[in-house]
Amino acid sequence: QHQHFLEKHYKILSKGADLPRPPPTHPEETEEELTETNDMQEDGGASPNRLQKEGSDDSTHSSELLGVHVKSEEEHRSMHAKGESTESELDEEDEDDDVIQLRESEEEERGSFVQHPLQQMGVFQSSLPHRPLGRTKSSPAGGVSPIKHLFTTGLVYDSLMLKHQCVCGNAHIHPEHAGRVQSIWSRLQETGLLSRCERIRGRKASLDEIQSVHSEFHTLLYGTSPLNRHKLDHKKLLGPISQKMYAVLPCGGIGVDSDTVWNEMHSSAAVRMAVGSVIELAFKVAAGELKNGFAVVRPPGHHAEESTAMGFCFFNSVAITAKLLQQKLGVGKILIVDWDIHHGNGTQQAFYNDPSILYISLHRYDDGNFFPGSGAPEEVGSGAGVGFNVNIAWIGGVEPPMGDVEYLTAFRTVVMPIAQQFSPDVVLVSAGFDAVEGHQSPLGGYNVSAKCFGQLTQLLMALAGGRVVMALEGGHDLTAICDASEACVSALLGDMCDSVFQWSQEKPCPKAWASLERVIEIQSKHWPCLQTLSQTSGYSLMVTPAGTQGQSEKDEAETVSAMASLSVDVEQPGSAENTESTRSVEEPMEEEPVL
Ligand code: Q9C
Ligand code: ZN
Repeated sequence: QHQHFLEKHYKILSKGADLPRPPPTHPEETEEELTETNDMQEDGGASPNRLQKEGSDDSTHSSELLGVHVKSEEEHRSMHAKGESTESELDEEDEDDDVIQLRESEEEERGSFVQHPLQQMGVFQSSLPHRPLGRTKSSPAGGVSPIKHLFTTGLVYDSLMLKHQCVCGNAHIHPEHAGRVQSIWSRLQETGLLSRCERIRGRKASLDEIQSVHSEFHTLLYGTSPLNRHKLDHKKLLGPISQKMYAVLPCGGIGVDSDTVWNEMHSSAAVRMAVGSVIELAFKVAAGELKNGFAVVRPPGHHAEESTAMGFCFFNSVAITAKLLQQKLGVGKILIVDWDIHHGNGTQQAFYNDPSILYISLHRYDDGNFFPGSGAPEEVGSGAGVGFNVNIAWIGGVEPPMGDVEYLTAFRTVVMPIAQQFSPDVVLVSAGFDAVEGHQSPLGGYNVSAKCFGQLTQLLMALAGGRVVMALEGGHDLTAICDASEACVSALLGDMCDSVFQWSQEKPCPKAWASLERVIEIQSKHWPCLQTLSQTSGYSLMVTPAGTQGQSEKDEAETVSAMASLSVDVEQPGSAENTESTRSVEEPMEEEPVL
């Protein structure tokens, strides 16, 4: 195929020799974009960059080298101060003042980073307790910075992502518009959640990072703009590129389809910022610098395949992040939960034969009649990856629509048992909110409440020592996505959400039950923990994930404790070790972290 030829051809050029580095004196961002990973020059030249350049080459991640660690810490301290001051446009501001203000207290923090030998070595050890690095220092509390909680939930957002907009200028006909992330960010500010979190600076992912999942042609096609493209190796791509990708849309804009619009001037920077933001956040969580995190990013990524942009997606941010966590930080097992209403075909493809990355998707399937059409429960993975792809594929359309009961039941009966048995080191969530009430078919049709996603978040926090990183995917109803994001961030911060249990009084609708039975039937071959469940009746299954029975008022306490075992210890991350030490010997995978 054409694509294959191009990939082969270009691989030689970029794998063998790195793209030329721009001369340090060259001021133009356009040139820098081709090779940088942390180009923040356009953001006002905040101090992190200066440190970063001393400490590492441009492809080294912040968690790998000590010098960069210092930089990261400095970075989010200054960012945090920003968040407090209602400023959301970091990338247009000079932050030197904040950095200077904070420098005194930073000296102390540095000590604790210096002490972390595993991280210096770039090694991630899954058995490390998920503890706040800041608390390991011996200095008195009085010396602590003005920032309240260093070890808290991380948030990432950058206004550069707003620039990905159809040139037709009509947001109404393009539901994946900039207002989505703007609204969410505003909501997090207005509710005070932002100030309880640590704001992380995003960055544009490097072309190399993107190529951990995508073909080189695809990476260059969507990762470069006309302004910098000519700086690439001239022979390589640029002739065919422009002809290949553009379709003129009915609106007058261009894109790969009317969903997946492209702004030739601005989209490449935006899509790379979305990817790099998720990477930055996830690395900090995986390295123990942050408790967990939520990335307010667009455009979404989970439909993006190796060489295909579709469904609003160009680069698969979550898939790229998962790959890099393994390759650069030595993370072993990663669980990706995808609760966007659409199947994440790109993510499934990226890890289909990979047993170290478990992909679990809940999606509207309707026997293949709902976009993108993939995601059958029979798609379980291939080769060594068999059993590590789990499709909870809802059937039956919207009569009735799936809602809280169905999603919570899926978590209790399938997602959490499998996830516990898998025992991931990190959990990434493709957090689309288009299953939330307010989204009509064909972009939705379900009735899950925003609060329910807070519940699901809380359940996931029992995994991986609490190392949960969520990235926004789909969802366009602003109220719905703001409410749901708020619920999730609140849950990540450890706020208790009310009424997990009242929903348990209801049965899932018959079509949901049929969907769950199907996936349990198929996956119980690979996940012994599902076998007992498949023999239980639907009703008890729904309320008793741990195998207890009955639902009288009397039993409520018992049910509560059974549920508690699923949503354990948001405040005591170390308890996740219990699950790890008691996991079944029949577990299909016993990988150790790569050292
Ligand atoms: N005629 C996300 O939610 N619509 N993407 C296809 C086909 C695609 C949704 C319409 C919807 C993509 C990330
Ligand atoms: Zn979606």
